[in-house]
Amino acid sequence: MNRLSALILGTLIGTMGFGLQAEAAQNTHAHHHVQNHGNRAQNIKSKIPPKDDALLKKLAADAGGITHEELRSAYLQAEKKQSIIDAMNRPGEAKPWYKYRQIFIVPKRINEGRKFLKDNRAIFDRAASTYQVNPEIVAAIIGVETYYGANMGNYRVLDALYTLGFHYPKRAEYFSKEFANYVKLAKQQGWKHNEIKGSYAGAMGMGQFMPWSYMRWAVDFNNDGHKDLFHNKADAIGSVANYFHEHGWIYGAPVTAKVKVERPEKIESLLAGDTKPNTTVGELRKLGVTVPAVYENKVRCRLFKFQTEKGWDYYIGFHNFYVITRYNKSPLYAMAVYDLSQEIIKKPAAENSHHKKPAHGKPVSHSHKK
Ligand SMILES: [Ca+2]
Repeated sequence: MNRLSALILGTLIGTMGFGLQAEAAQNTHAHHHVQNHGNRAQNIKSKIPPKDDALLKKLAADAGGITHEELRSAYLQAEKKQSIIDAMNRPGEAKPWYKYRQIFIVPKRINEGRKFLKDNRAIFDRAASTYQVNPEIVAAIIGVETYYGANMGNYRVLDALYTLGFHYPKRAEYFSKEFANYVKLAKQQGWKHNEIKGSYAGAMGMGQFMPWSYMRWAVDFNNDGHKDLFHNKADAIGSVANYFHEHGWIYGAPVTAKVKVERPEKIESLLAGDTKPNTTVGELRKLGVTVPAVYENKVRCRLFKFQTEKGWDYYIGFHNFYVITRYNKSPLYAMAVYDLSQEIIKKPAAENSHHKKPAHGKPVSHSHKK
């Protein structure tokens, strides 16, 4: 399962641009590490090509708070890893929803999510009152990203951002900036450049924050003077909640609803473009889409289609669905997070009613589809 997960998330990162997440890298890591170990000495650089040096100078000036010399020092310590480039280049064959979902909506991840929520109840409650974000969404994000902190990635972040910032032209602009942000963040946090590990895209900690996000949205939620998203659950939970708060999450507002499309040709054009609400419930009704009666015509939404084994299911995403896609652009990701969040807070009594059916290997039902 983890290999599949790695493949899919690798694909997403490769095709969607960056993801904050990447449970992605960990499983392939062990073997790449062994492969690369022997090359370590020959990867060490003694000088910086003039073009890169000029870029480092500009990055230092743009980032502020770090010197050209500090970036040069970090650059010289970083190693190019082919495994990182390979991970980014995995063929962009996106998985259909029904397969993607099976990675995340499984009993183990659901049960561990319930435990994570229960064990950290006081923190989640404080985060909910401070940031007005539903605890189950924060728990589900951390569950999807890193299995509640169990898989935070094994690539040196310095190597990941150097490799993608200086040896991966199609995303170099973004990743070279994150390289500089990382060096700045490490300085702020008192980290050694080469001691921090994360995904192959350089995402860090339980919620897999990229360096800029870490600087911008991470919070010291246990008030000990450090923003530690790696070891401190309060900081990790508070930071994800703060991210959602800052991106406009509305506590308790609807996220998504299943709808029925009678005439797909009429709505095809609404499926293009970004994930922002681009229509209203009323407009969709005029186009023959059946939306549950509870949603008023004026409510803004975006229509999505998700591939099932038999065809397509249609859902509308509301504002909060869009907010989840600010964490990761993929609608599949957002739907998986939402489904997992709903499973996590489902009352155990609901499980009992499923006992008459064999539970193992069966997709669990999800509340928003009822
Ligand atoms: Ca802290």
